[in-house]
Amino acid sequence: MIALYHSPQSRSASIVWLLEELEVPYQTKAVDFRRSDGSGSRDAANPHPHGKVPALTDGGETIFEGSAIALYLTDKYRTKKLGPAVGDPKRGEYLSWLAYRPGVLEPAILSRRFQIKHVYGAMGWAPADEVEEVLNKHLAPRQYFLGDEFSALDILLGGGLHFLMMAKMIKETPVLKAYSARISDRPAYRTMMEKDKR
Ligand SMILES: N[C@@H](CCC(=O)N[C@@H](CS)C(=O)NCC(=O)O)C(=O)O
Repeated sequence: MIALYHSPQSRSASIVWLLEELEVPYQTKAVDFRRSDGSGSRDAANPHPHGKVPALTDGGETIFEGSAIALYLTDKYRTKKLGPAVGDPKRGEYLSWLAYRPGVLEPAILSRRFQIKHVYGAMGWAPADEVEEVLNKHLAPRQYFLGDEFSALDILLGGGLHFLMMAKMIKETPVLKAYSARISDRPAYRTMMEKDKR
């Protein structure tokens, strides 16, 4: 059975949300991790090479990094069609935005939060203001990241936006506010929130 190495109210919550959307059997293994306030510690039981969450095991496979886990799950479980398959015209767009969350969105927003000066040509991401502009422009004419259909992108990238906006690390705009309300108005989102209550 799938085992998710999870800590409540952390990035691994997005994988709980995805597994609930997919309606596949899984178990969660609660693990500790190093927190920004200095508390917590690496958990020897966690197979992530840096002791981060999420990590997931499935039979003999170990997958870590949220976007990789999402791709693995949406490729493996096709019943819910939460990600375009190989050959689908939206596959490229799906992969691009999946990579965008850890590769561009997060470093951009965290760099701004910790006042790290952006250096074009050196940093692999873009300045936070530019990222916000791109995301607002992309979502303005769409219901979801891929258009009319909800996908795992709306959990990984959309969920990231949603929580960063709640933490006031991303500027709230009418577009992002409406999108955030749309993606969080789902039974699987509520189940995840309920399970993660302390
Ligand atoms: N790039 C990773 C980030 C995972 C991550 O940093 N998770 C945090 C919890 S929200 C963590 O485990 N931090 C512990 C550490 O940095 O050692 C992903 O997207 O899955």
